[in-house]
Amino acid sequence: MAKARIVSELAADIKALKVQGARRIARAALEALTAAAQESKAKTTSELYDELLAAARELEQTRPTEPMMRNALEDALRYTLAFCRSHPARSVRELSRALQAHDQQMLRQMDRSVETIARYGAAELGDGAHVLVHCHSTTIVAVLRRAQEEGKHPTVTCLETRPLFQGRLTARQLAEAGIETSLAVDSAAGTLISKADVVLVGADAITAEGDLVNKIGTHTLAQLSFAHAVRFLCAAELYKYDPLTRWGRAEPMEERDAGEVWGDGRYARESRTETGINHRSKHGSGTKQGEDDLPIPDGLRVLNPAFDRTPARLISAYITEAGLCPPAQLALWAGSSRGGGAEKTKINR
Ligand code: RUB
Repeated sequence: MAKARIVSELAADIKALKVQGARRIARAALEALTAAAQESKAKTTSELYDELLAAARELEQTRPTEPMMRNALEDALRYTLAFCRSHPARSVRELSRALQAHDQQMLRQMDRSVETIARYGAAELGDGAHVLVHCHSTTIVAVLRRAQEEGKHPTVTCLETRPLFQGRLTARQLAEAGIETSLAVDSAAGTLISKADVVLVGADAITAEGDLVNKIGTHTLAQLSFAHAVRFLCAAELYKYDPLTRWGRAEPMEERDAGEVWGDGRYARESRTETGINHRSKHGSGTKQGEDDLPIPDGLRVLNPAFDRTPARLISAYITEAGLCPPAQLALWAGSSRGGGAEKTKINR
């Protein structure tokens, strides 16, 4: 079976976090699937389906805590399978074109959802609200930009987000949008929380219980918000709901390489990628030789959980494209907006 180069390249980029954040990953995966279909040399539509199934599996395995990518790929596969079954006489080319149209429609829907979330999210921020944010989320950036456009002039503090410093990307984008922005280390959260009117985070996954899975540190921030009676909001598309948790499956939690913690954070040095994210090379210019450059000492186990799980009771609301959603309702709302569990069957030939 032919393997699409574009899929393997994207898989490597996602693993290396050159493409990061749930929405970007889901969108890129969908685009790669469309491109793989266009480049395919498959002779029959069922052969093409098998190739796409393998491509989807390769992409899904890159980051286990990304149901938005899984949902998007599964919807595209379900569409492909339905097309194969209902149009047995159509050609590979026709299927590939139909899939492209389907995927583009999904991407447009994702764009519309974020615009709507930005509108609903901005409505939750008072004039001059002080917002504390964590990690990098295209969705929270959209909310804050929208609030700025509406003349609400939020003041935002971004937590740096160890170990890979995605908070710096958020800080850069907000500052470029003319928003009054500060950057602080993660451990300053306990000091900064008392100045915040609202804490705003994104989501990688939302479980059947309404719990939020997001960048490591989110749970601590939610606990702090609760203790200080600060509103804790999560801006997320319903597509981030993981339908597999409905059957009691625990959301898998990605554990990343220890070198990210002990060694250099990839966002720690200035050098731009095509996505605007900073890179840091292992011994890049200006890197001081020090503890970071030494190997991890024998006997030391360095932990690097990428995500944590915030219980629904600590979340004031999810800001979704369907409106402001109480955590306990999210699975219901998401279930009615999409089909749920995926069908990944092989075609019987
Ligand atoms: C990114 C992260 C973001 C969510 C939401 O983690 O936790 O908060 O993915 O982002 P990582 P978006 O950098 O490890 O991918 O709102 O853009 O989907």
